[in-house]
Amino acid sequence: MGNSKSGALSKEILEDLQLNTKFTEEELCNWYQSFQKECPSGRITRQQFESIYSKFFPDSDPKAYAQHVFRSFDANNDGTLDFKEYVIALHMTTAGKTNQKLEWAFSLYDVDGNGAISKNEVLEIVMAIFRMINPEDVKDLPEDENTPEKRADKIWEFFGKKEDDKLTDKEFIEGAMSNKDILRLIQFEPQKAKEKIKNKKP
Ligand SMILES: [Ca+2]
Ligand SMILES: [Ca+2]
Repeated sequence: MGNSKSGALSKEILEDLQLNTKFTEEELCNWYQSFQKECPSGRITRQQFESIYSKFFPDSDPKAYAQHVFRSFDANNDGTLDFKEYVIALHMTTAGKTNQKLEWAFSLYDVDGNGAISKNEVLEIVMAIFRMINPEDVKDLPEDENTPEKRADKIWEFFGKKEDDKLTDKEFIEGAMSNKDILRLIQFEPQKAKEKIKNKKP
């Protein structure tokens, strides 16, 4: 693409992203244009990211979850998301294979970034997920997973861990790949929320 006007996607970043994701040059260039339009500074701040979430989930309190997701996407830890981090995030959470999604989920749950998950970290993320769930939907949850504590217990027991044990990335990914129930419990299902938004009468 002979796009030489300033603000075009640099060749290095384009090549890097094509190597690391399945997206085409055309897709990447189109996204870059809309990214630049939405974010003329070229960076998404935490506040902007939170406000995107609150638009998508007007009936719940997505702030805590949005903060955790933001942290997991901010690979260089500078407090903003640049285009590259944004595209990698998009790739991992949408187009990626299950094990790539789980690698991302591991970094989401590893709140302090020390390479292992503690039970407290599970509880922290599960609590943030619960704040995303509409209170009416919480009523429909099974009895043994209808509070953050019960859900964290259930996840922790599945992995056969004691209270103070730690979960490695390998254990986390292999465990979740082998058990659909756990895969469901560690994730927030935005699909359900989206349907809800779609079906909601104005
Ligand atoms: Ca960053
Ligand atoms: Ca940790």
